[in-house]
Amino acid sequence: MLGFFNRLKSGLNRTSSSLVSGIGNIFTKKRLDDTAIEELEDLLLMSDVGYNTSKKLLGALSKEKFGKEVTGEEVRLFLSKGISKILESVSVPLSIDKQRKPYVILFAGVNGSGKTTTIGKLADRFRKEGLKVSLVAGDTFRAAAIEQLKVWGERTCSHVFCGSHGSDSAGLIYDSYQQSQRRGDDVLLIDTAGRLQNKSTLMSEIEKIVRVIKKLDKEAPHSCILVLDATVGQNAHLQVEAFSSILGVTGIIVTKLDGTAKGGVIVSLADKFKIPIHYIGVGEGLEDLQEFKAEDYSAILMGVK
Ligand SMILES: Nc1nc2c(ncn2[C@@H]2O[C@H](COP(=O)(O)OP(=O)(O)OP(=O)(O)O)[C@@H](O)[C@H]2O)c(=O)[nH]1
Ligand SMILES: [Mg+2]
Repeated sequence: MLGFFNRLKSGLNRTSSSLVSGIGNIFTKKRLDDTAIEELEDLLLMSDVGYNTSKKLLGALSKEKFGKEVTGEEVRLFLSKGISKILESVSVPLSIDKQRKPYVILFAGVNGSGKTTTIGKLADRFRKEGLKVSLVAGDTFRAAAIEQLKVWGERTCSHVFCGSHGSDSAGLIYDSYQQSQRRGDDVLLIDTAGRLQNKSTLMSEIEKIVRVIKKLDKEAPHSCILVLDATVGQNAHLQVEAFSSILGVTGIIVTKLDGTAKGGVIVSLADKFKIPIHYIGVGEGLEDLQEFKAEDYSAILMGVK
């Protein structure tokens, strides 16, 4: 079995190998000149580090090393440190406040971003930590979505609250919250239907869900997590903007980093929004949800560890 670090490393392989070999190609006995900087910028943009963040990282590199002979390894080390600094402040674990019974976590995101799978993975993790977990099948639009969450409930021995297909999601969530309180749950994970950020009716539905939850506890949902698919690259920025304007997004989980060379998107999201990134998904298995750690992530991205 792969250890934690190697699993992350293999998950991020597509992004890191493209950056590492790209940088290696640029710096074969070369001074850091304008052409090299431009080539580096292209590479960073290709991995979705984003324009402003790339400029910032390369500005710092130029300041230190411009005109000097540098090796690819030195450049990677330098960039890795710069990236780690950007990621540090968003590398915040999701901590469950045990005073809240249950601690309510609402999951939102566009279609197929990985909400339901992430809930399953988290339920497994929380259960293994000894917490009593229930799930709510708040995606009442699709019968298959209810079934999918039930399967996760069975796999993780978690209770699943579900209504009938087509029933009102906010109503189901309200009832589930009350019942979860009675059950003495530690954590309540609420799945919601996928919604594109530009579909206003669906966005107002999730606004209603939050309003209804607040009737039971003004401070709930205690976490509002936006699940983002890394393969969409810079579109993730539009999703963060739209969802943040409707919900108080308290944290982000980025999935599918294993399937993409766009792992740099995390760096641009961190730099721009400064919203905590709690976990990252690097595969479909239960163990493939990892706590987000700034130093490991940047070191692996730049192949320095
Ligand atoms: N490779 C990979 N696949 C993932 C990851 N996370 C989720 N998936 C897959 O992505 C697909 C969609 O995941 P779901 O959890 O159903 O996504 P969702 O956001 O609930 O989708 P909707 O409910 O339709 O909006 C599934 O096939 C998952 O197995 C990940 O980190 N890596
Ligand atoms: Mg789903």
